[in-house]
Amino acid sequence: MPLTKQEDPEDTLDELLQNKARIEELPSDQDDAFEDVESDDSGIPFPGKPTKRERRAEADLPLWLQQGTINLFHDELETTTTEARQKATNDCLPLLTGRRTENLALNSYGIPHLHREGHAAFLHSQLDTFPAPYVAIDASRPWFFYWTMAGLSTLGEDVSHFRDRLVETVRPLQNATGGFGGGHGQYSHCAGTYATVLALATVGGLDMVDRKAMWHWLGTVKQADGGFCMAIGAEEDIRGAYCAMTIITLLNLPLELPPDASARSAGLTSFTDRLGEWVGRCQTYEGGIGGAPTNEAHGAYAFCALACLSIIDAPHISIPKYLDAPALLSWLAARQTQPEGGFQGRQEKLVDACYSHWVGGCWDLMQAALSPSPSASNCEVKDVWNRAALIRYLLTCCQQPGKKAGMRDKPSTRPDAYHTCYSLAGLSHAQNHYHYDGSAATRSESGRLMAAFNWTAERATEEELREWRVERGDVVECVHPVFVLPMGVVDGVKVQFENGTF
Ligand code: FPP
Ligand code: K
Ligand code: ZN
Repeated sequence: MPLTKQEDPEDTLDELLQNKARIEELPSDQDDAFEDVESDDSGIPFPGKPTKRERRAEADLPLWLQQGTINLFHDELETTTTEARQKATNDCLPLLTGRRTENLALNSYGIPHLHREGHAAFLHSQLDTFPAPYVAIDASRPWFFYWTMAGLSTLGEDVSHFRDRLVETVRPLQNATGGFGGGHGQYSHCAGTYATVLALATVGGLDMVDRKAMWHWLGTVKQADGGFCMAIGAEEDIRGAYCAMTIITLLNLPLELPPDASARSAGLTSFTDRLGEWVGRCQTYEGGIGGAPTNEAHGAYAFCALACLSIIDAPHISIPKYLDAPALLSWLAARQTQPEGGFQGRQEKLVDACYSHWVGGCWDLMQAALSPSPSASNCEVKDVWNRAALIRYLLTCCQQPGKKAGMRDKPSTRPDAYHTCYSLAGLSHAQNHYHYDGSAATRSESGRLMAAFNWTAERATEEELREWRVERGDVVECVHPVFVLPMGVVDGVKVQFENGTF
């Protein structure tokens, strides 16, 4: 279906809110829908005519999990993907409805508590030596440093005692020509460098970074069309744009391109030249963002695009300037899957906990972009996504039980550090509020990009927690909406590199 472009982002917001309200206002007495359901052994709770007891249990469920609502959304055409999606739904529903529970302690609403000790123990285990087959992900070692440090911080653990160990571990990964490789002797790469810089930031170890060499190396990956390659001679995609601008801003590197940067020969003088336009070219006919111009829209890239634009200027300036914000808003709103309540990465595909961050993290940025009065806090902007549903998905379906627990993509998968980190970040987006201060300066006197430093976090009220069926003790720490770091760490880095000289 072609997208209709709309003049005003607020029109789209209104329309989405009306749709959401329509769903919320469905009559709670869904008797007709119950009678229509055929018994199909699909694992869906209450197949066939529900008994009285089942009707009572059903009455306690949020509306999006009630049988009548579930069947409102159904694909006519059966494909391998719809079958896979149905299986995922069948695996999730008993956990979502409490019909089946993992071995997890329940809160007073009957939803599992956040299994903090288990997830922390799992993340600690991810810092040990791995068995031989893991050599395949040797180039991703910096990601394990970031996922573990960020995940533990989001759980509220102080990770500063890892500083010396991390600094000595990443020292051989830093190349004399600038940047970090994924492993010993590997070329510098935007992803590995981003992960290393973020991990070092969480433990207070950033002074080991050779900033001047980093600036030179980033000059070699900046392209004449405005984007960034992931490494010298590697693919140009939107991860590079987000990773590079994060590194430049956190470390307060000069925005001017180094004298030897090849993009200079095309007339570019700054890292930000043609960047917003290049990000804009990644938006697809669907309204979402592809990894590069002409690629399929994917939620992970939507976050990279929005975060990159939120670094180069205030979100309410740069996002509507370079993107069709209403089209993106519609696309993002369609990514929350029903009945699971988590997010999918792209049209038609399966719910996956990591998108709790990649898509879930877009809302803070989009809501700031669409805030009607950017100088005020943006809390008046209503959600067009369902926080309670995401929280329920993460706590009921994505927590591995046990001593070394961890979080997982979905019930049929095993936990890993990546999904643990981004599930916790997603939980933080859902459980906390983030405000952009539109009255704050977007440039420092020396020219540093300041927009990403203008965020504050706010805790949910008791009333919200009750509405989401969350107990205060299960709320995670606030995660910076652009840099995906603890808020306090970003404050520290801002000051640490205030003086941008080499
Ligand atoms: C598809 O995988 C996934 C992608 C095309 C994008 C993956 C990118 C990221 C997760 C983040 C990149 C960001 C940075 C900062 C490095 P799939 O087909 O296995 O999954 P799907 O079915 O859910 O789409
Ligand atoms: K996936
Ligand atoms: Zn995933």
